[in-house]
Amino acid sequence: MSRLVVVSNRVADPRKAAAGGLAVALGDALNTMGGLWFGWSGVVIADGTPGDGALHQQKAGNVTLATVDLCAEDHAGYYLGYSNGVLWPVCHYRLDLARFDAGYFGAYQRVNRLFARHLLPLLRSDDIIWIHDYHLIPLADELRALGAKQRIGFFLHVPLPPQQVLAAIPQHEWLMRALFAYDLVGLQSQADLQNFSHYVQAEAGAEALGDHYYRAFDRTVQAGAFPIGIDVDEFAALTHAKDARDMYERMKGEYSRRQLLLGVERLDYSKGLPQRVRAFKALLKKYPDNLRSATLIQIAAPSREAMDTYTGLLQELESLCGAINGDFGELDWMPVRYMHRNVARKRLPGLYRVARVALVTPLRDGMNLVAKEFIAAQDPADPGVLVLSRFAGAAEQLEQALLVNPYDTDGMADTIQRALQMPLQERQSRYQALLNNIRAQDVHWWRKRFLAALAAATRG
Ligand code: GDG
Repeated sequence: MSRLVVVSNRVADPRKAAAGGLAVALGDALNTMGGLWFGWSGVVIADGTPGDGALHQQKAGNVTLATVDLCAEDHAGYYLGYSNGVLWPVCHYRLDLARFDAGYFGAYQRVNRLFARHLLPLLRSDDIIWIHDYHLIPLADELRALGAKQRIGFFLHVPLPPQQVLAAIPQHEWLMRALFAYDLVGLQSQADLQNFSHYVQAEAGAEALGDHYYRAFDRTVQAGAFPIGIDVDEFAALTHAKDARDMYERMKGEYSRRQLLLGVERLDYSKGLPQRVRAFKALLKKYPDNLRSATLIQIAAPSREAMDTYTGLLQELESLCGAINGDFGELDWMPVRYMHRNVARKRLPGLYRVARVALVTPLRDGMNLVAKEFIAAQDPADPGVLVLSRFAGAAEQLEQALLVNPYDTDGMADTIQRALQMPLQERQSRYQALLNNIRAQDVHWWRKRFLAALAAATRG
């Protein structure tokens, strides 16, 4: 059996529970096939040389973790700059937030080249290589330039926007050409796949060979939609473990007379947090039966705090939440509880389970795993309701959620009211259908489908 090599910006020790679902799932595959996980060490060397960084290797069971340090200039340009200041906003349709600084691109190229240089000597000829996400689009091309002949697949965790949006990236043609160095490009949704197909044909004059094979630049690549899932069993086990149960009991006691609404995410402008809080305010205004009752708990875990766009968002959110509490709150009822803090992963399921309604309303999201985790944590006898943005990749699969347009404040308020009033029987039947879906298409299904498609992809 071939060995699996996973490459991603960050590397996690799959043996540690805190690593989260994706790390566990990939670690599982790495353990079974034997493997290597390669990425940035998380270390930034203040006075290091651009394009240079030490390689570290460590064994974690059957898996080798290989990581590379970055110097401060490369970290700023590659990670904060090009990856999160250009590609992240553009992939989330936010051209207004993109900073097209030429220096960023240089650092992005440099770091991908540095990774290729360190990775190549670690590779075996029959390895299967799986590269993840927007930080590393050109890595296969860099590896090919150094002579790598192995099968290489790419999975994009974020959305792939339409041609006219992508084309705003000054280097978009270069990035697209780099995608043709892969044997398989995996996307989250059918919508992303359509955008890919249209983009490569319109911008590169790629020939569509059928079965989502495309030929351009003398190379052939296959594309496909591989919606990522969660490890439902692992999450169910977390839900029934002590930490989550304690959290559930505590919250249940504290909020016994209230209807809880819950939002959980990294504080990111793609997640539609201000829009959600405005919809909650509209709910309180339009449906006053919710006063003294409906309570929104919003967890906004700190993320990319070194970037200005994120600081502005934090201030906006704090002032919105403060204003609602000021305008609507009572001495014994605070409508919004907002936390700019990380909640321990083992406690999260308890919070999901106590919520009557989950508000998962991103403006744009590759998939959104919180929606799936919420379902996995519910009590089948008394399940909560998922309110989900139609612009999350998950909306293609989770049809029995209540789908909303996060830009439509009033419409969202109406849907939240419907969720709060939903009769038990309807909640149960929607929950069952959703659970069947996340079970059938879980993270193991995702990983196996992708690796099988990569192994079967015709090369050329
Ligand atoms: C990217 C794409 C795609 C959140 N807050 C806390 C916390 N979390 C955990 C959740 C969940 C994960 O983080 C978030 O996953 P999402 O999928 O919702 O979003 P992104 O982080 O933006 O992930 C996304 C995903 O990649 C996978 O392909 O679905 O579209 O943007 O697992 O539980 N975990 C803890 N404390 C928190 O406060 N412990």
